Amino acid sequence: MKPIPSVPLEMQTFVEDEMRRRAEAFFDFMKQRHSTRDFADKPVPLDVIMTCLATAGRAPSGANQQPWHFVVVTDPATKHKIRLAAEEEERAFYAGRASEEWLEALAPLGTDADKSFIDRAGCLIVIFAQSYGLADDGSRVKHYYVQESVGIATGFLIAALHNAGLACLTHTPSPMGFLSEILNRPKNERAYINLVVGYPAENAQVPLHALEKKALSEFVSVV
Ligand code: IYR
Repeated sequence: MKPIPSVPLEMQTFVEDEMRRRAEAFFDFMKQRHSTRDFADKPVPLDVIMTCLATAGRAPSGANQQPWHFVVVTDPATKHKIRLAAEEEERAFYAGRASEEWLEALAPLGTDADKSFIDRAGCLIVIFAQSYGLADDGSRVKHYYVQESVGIATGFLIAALHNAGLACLTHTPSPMGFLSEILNRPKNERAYINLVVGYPAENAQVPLHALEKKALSEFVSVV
């Protein structure tokens, strides 16, 4: 490697027994994370959301370009606008845009075009992927591994929210162009996920289907 300006890596390391203990504790904690559509009608503390977003912003990204933008929506009128636009797309989806095969795959989740949870949940974090950057003079800057980078940042965010005791749902109406329009985003950004965030309702449910996780041996091989 060519010499570049650098600083020492500062991260904690652990003896193996402590590694084991920590890895297991984190797994036990993350096992409790499930998407839910049952949110309490209760505002979420914005400073907590901001700290979780700061965590998302520490995700690795292609060439460290951080090709993401997050819009936090707490305003009830804007949430409602998004709900109505999402439901319009979802009605078309469930009424024929989706293939039979897709609808069959979704059946165990019991989803439909009703997205009233968007009104109830404390906030939306609408995640945008910047397909390219815009330099100060308006010229395009090529971005690399955009989908991977935004996906990793989204994973960081979901884990951070869970750690803070907030539930979320990765909502992906298709197409999502209405999110750019309602939130007035620039042309280099595409909506990636509408993350619905809030306190879980007291009787929040998780579909049984969601508990059917593959065993480690089914999705890992060691060479
Ligand atoms: N966007 C629709 C359909 C949907 C698609 C997938 I893939 C899901 O995992 C869940 C739902 C909806 O939100 O209802």
